[in-house]
Amino acid sequence: MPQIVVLTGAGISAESGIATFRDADGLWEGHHVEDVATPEGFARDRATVQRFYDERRAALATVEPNAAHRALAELEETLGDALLVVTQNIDDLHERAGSKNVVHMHGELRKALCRACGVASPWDAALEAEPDCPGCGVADLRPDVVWFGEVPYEMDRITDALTDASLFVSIGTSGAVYPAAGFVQHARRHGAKTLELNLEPSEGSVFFHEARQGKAGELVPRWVR
Ligand code: BV8
Repeated sequence: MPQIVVLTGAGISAESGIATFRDADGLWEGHHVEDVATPEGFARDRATVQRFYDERRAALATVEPNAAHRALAELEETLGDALLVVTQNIDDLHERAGSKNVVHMHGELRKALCRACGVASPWDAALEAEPDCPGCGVADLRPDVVWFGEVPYEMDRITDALTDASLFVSIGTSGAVYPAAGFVQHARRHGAKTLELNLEPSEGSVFFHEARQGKAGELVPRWVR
């Protein structure tokens, strides 16, 4: 069971050039959250939602992991399974930096979910060309992303890891979205030391034993080494 659980949010990818949720004042690329990150929004206007995610997927291909992602991958080389990264982000920058023990609790931009059979598939050129589910052949794919009102992925695994962790570190998240925002309290209640690394104090800073402000690209390598 991992001894260190690291939670990451949009702030860890900011220096790679990916817009955070807060910086856009709650607007993602000109869209209201409820229009593009809810099942109701998808039911109302599927094309707009698909375009919103297509644009973010295209942007992802033009950016690289930064020093913070790389520092966490280096830490995993040393600690192995003793480190678990739980990310709220749907980008693949942790994996591209070399991290393997990563849980995408809000899903992944580069995956499609079939609404007919529930199978998730890589969102690649083949799927772009032929948008039928590789599993059941039905053409009813959606982004494999957890929207507001939907249940995050792997909550049991995450909760168990938080219960057993001796250290919980939160990096680049505003602490505005649950259940991720409540992880620090769960970890602390079960005896973990808690550390926040963020550009500014988050909504949950008060729950951490220690909070350091700064850019993830500077704070995380310093913390890891
Ligand atoms: C659920 C995928 C039930 C989509 C996302 C009232 C009270 C409590 C909860 C609720 C409530 N009403 C509704 C809810 C539930 C709701 C919720 O929390 N709403 C909020 C708005 C109140 N949550 C849900 O619906 C969740 N599901 O609750 O199901 C359940 C729960 C448990 C168990 C079983 C059932 C599902 C929420 C998932 C939504 N999907 N993403 C997509 O990406 O398109 S959320 C999305 O927004 C992100 O994934 C992330 O979670 C969130 C944005 O947060 P951050 O990552 O923190 O980003 P943000 O921009 O806010 O902050 C960036 C931070 O970085 C800032 O602090 C900034 O200062 C810092 N920063 C910037 N640059 C840097 C930096 N730090 C360091 N270095 C830098 N360079």
